[in-house]
Amino acid sequence: MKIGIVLYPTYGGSGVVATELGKGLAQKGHSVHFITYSQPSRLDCFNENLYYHEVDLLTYPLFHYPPYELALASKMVNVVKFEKLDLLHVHYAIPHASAAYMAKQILAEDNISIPVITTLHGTDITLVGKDPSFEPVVTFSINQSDYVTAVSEDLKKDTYSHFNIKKDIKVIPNFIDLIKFRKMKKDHFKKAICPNDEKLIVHTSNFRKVKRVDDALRVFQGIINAMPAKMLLIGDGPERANMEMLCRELDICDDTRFLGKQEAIEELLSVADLFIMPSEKESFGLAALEAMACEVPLISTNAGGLPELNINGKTGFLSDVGDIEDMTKNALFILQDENLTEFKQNALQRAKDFDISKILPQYEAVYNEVLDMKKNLVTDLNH
Ligand code: GMT
Repeated sequence: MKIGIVLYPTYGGSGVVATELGKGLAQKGHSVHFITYSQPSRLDCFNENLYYHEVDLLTYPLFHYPPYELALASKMVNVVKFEKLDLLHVHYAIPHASAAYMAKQILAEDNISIPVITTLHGTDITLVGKDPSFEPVVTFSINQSDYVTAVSEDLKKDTYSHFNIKKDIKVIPNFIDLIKFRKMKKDHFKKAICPNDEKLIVHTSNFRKVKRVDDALRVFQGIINAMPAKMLLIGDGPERANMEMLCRELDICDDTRFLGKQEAIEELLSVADLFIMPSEKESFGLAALEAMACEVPLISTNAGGLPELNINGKTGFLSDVGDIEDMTKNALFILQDENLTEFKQNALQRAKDFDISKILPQYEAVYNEVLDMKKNLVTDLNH
């Protein structure tokens, strides 16, 4: 198949899922054409089946807001025609689903029928999409997609409750490549970070308010009141400076390190004992799955799709949003030497349910279904 994948090129979860999906499809022999405004951060390898098409965004003094959506739609038209794509798979509704709708209509003028699959990732529904400034367009473009998928049952439920959606939504969860994400022997890292064999806590995010990084820091404060531990904070975003200030207020600077964006995150996760995800909303929690694949148990909230990943009392614990006391108590329980090994093994076992080999065929089945729908439509029209 010739597949166009439209995505955000950044480190965010939707971009990671879209890029890893494309890489996996290319390995299986499909031609994959990424369409976005800069080189996707995870597109770091060569494969003869992978292509990247950059959206050219013309600036002009009149454009106070450069119209990216139009440039993207034009690029989609161009790539579909020139590369003879079979379908477009767009990740994150805004503005990708509406740009795809426009591209589809333009192509129809040339008698080219291009199926559009939209994958909903989370904040495109739960935060940004439902805002009145986007809601009508999001509702329309989801309903106009040929196929819609969501990354968790909870996100599917939220989509139906926030929007007037008439289409079926298929849940296809996030996935992980267990060959890349696995516990590696990195004793020198551990020694450098935890010279006195302290327990290592990790938080990874884009440091937006919704991630509640302050809760992670407060839980960590509770942990070091009870046992020696260190914390790594990986990633970057709008709340990072505030969080560095909070570390000073909580007097935990000596035991915390802010590492910013990291490429080989699996190497750091390999030496971690616990991952904290105290998010207010989280449609799936890809960063937590990456940790679990590296045998790291999870302290998380019960928000969004997290209960679909984190099994309470087995792979970690679930707490109400903001319940720092409960999260701290649970973290201390897991970190006891007599409990830690079992939680680590359970985390890995659970991660195996989301191995790319199990999830990628579900997307291929969707592609085959939309292509069959298209074939049947053409046959019907010819009769
Ligand atoms: O977590 C973020 O803020 C980034 C965001 C994105 O779209 O890039 O992630 C969302 O999509 C990921 C991949 O499907 C999910 O694993 C994340 O849970 C989801 N984030 C939220 O729902 C907050």
